Amino acid sequence: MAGAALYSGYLDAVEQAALVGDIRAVVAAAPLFSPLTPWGKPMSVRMTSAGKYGWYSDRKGYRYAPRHPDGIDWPPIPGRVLAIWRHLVSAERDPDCCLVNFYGAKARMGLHQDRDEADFRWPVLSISLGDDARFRIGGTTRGGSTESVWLRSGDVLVLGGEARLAYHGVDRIAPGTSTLLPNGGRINLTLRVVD
Ligand SMILES: O=C(O)CCC(=O)C(=O)O
Ligand SMILES: [Mn+2]
Repeated sequence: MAGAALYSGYLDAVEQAALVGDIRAVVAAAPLFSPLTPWGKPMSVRMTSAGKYGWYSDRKGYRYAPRHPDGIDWPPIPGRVLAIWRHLVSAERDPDCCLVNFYGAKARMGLHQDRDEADFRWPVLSISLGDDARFRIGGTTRGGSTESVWLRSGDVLVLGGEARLAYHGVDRIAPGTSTLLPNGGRINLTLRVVD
């Protein structure tokens, strides 16, 4: 789709392992949690964030929060993650948030738009690490036609232009397709400009 760019195999095995190390440090500082949907159901994906803001959800709705739910500051976005943004998106403006999503074997993410940000001119960049994910993307209205692609470890997806507000989600993970994470699963890093 226009505005969507998939960089397949953008990160080699050494870079992927280094990123996993960076994310372990983020998770040690700001533990993973399962946000509640606005309908009160815990999400199957566990998450945390790095940067100026973290993405958060509970019965009050989706939003960005200045602190982790435990009251701690979000750790800084790792330099290696920022370098990917600066190379593929812009060296002028860094993202405000790096959302860290962890998918266990059964986790999924329903179709949604990323629309809690103030300025949609900035694309969303997402990095896949670990097990393969069946990613679904459609148009800017709910209920339209969609297409699916497998996102694999080391792939980077940039959604900008027309694709910035495209509905997207993760139908399922394919357990055992990567050896990057010793206990399996998938990490997705999503970088966004928020303000
Ligand atoms: O895990 C993915 O590939 C997508 C994550 C996502 O869409 C989100 O966190 O908003
Ligand atoms: Mn999204």
